[in-house]
Amino acid sequence: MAVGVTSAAQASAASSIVKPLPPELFEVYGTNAETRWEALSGQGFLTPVDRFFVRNHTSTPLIDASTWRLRLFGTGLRHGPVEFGYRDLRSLPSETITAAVECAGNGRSFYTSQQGQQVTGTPWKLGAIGVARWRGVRLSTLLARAGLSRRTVDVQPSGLDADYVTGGVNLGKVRRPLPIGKALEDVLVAYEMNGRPLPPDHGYPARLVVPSWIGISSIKWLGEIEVSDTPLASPWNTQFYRLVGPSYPAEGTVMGRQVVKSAFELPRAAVFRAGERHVLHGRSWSGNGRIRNVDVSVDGGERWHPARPTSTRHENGWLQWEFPWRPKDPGAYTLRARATDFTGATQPETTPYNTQGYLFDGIVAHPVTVV
Ligand SMILES: Nc1nc2c(c(=O)[nH]1)N[C@H]1C(S)=C(S)[C@@H](COP(=O)(O)O)O[C@H]1N2
Ligand SMILES: [Mo]
Repeated sequence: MAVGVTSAAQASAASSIVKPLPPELFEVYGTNAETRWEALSGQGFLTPVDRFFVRNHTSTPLIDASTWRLRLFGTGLRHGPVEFGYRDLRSLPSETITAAVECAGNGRSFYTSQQGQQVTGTPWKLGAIGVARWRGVRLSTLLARAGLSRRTVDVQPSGLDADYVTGGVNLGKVRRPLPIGKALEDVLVAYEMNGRPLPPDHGYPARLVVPSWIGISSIKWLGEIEVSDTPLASPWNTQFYRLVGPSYPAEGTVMGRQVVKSAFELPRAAVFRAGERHVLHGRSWSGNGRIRNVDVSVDGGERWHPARPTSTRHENGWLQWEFPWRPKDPGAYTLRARATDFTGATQPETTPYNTQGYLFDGIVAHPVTVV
């Protein structure tokens, strides 16, 4: 392990995550914690850090920024390796963006609970997403300063967290290649989240933020970036984060962009009073860009009615919306929300199966009770 790096698991035997995970805000699965959607009720557009989901392959490393270095190297650099320290990074021209980070497996549990399919991986509901304001330096700025060659095809960021060992095999540092086109387009090397230095769990001192792409692209605790004039590979694009299943080619499909989803800011099995007016709140988002419209059904998917947008339509965030509801009679109801983005992509009744349960975009049935 590098100098100046310990880990949350060493510091406190209990958890691989540093920040508190109160049960009213999070549901915890091993080294990962998802945001409870009811914890976003009454919150603004951004997900506060105290309720932003955490996805750790191992454990949050505790890194000393004063000795930290980000090293760029590889055949895609014209003058050899280059290093940046924390102060170097903070003194370069900065940019602030609003963007979601969302795990590729967000919604995975619904392959099983709605479609009866067995999939591997953390059984997230819909809380493996958060939207934050990120400040940092464009990756294109760092690459230009480092002497980027025109022949570069891929860059591969890797994290300073411990090697990932699974099934008795050490797969090394968490890392995944990113095509140079995306790397130069809108990727940020972020050092602030919601106006504060990145918290340890979210990548301190610096992480990548890759807007609209699956969360694994946004490598935390950056240590190195390989810049290559030949295609790069890692287990995170050959073994994981590929779509494998009957609707995909035999070698599987490499994933980039996220898909369309919606969620109600309600607990599962929420209770409402009959004969009273309630206002249901929710959010919808898409890796393709802005949400065009959201429809809600309260009768099991028979009739659909437009929800009312309550936030701006954001390119890389979500659309907040509301829907007034006055249930007449007591009983069991199923709420559904279905979003359509500006490309016309909409949430289907079922999502084609893939073995690792990625990119679930199906309409989610949300059971509630009226008393
Ligand atoms: N170094 C490192 N980067 C990482 C991970 C990790 O385990 N190690 N997890 C990835 C995955 S799978 C996701 S979904 C996002 C989660 O970001 P968050 O924990 O800040 O919400 O970080 C990504 N970056
Ligand atoms: Mo993820």
